[in-house]
Amino acid sequence: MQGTRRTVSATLGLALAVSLFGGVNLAQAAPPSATTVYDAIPSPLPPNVASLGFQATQTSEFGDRVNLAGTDRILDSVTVMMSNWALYSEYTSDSRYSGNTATWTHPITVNVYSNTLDANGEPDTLLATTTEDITIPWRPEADSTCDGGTAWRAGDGNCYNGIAFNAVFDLSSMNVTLPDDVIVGVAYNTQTYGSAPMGAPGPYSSLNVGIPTDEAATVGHDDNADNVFWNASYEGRAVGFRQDTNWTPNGTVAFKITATPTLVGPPASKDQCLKSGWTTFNNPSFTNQGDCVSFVATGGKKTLNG
Ligand SMILES: [Ca+2]
Repeated sequence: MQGTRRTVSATLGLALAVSLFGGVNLAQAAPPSATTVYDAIPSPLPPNVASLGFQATQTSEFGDRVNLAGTDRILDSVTVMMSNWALYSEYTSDSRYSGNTATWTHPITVNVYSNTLDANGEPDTLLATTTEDITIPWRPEADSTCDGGTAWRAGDGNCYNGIAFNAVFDLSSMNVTLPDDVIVGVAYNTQTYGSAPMGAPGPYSSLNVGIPTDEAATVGHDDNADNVFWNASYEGRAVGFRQDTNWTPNGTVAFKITATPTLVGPPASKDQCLKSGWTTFNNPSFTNQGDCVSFVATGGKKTLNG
């Protein structure tokens, strides 16, 4: 993310500040690239995965507490593997969905919390949140040769009741620094549940969050493979986004987190460029010591990343 839209160009040794739109961008610093710091999403994309239905279980938020790998901690994105059980043929007469036989959209929220809990056992610090209109594939129509004639038959020859897809949420503009342990929650409205229930039937009541059977994180660690975080009134649970036990073998929620390196820089003095000091900066990064010294001397002629 390039938050600082200001460059400085040098003319005949004189530093001259100009706006990006009127000036020459002498040295464009590439934003640090993101790495995956947690991943519990099956790859390649399977036809479907085990999942938790929000409407069926009276759920408003569902997620997991995880430990991040590596050192990149500026939140970049969260991807959630979900499962949609709704067929287009069920909604052809619904004006909200008719006309698009391939996909439908629904606002879905991702919340990223620190791992500390309040007296009620709920996350006490929301670090980042975003709500995005997610494009969701309709489940393919039923194959009469599948058991019961209600499931669809995938390319692998097996029958499934839902179709898996990945919902991607871009949180890079928030410039949030993550701790090593975070709690991620997914929230959306169904007919009668969520923060603002839709109030009418719709495919959102057939939308689930993936909890693939026996899935283990391939990057980072699930804090507890038997636990999830869940806000549901299902089976008399008290409302609140709290830890819930006894989920094995489905206690690892299928999401992925990417992050970018913590920004270091810009250098405040020429001294910070010396003795390989120039190699420690990434905001901006330098090609050699002279590049770094020159940056300080000219008051900074690179575009900063954030
Ligand atoms: Ca877990």
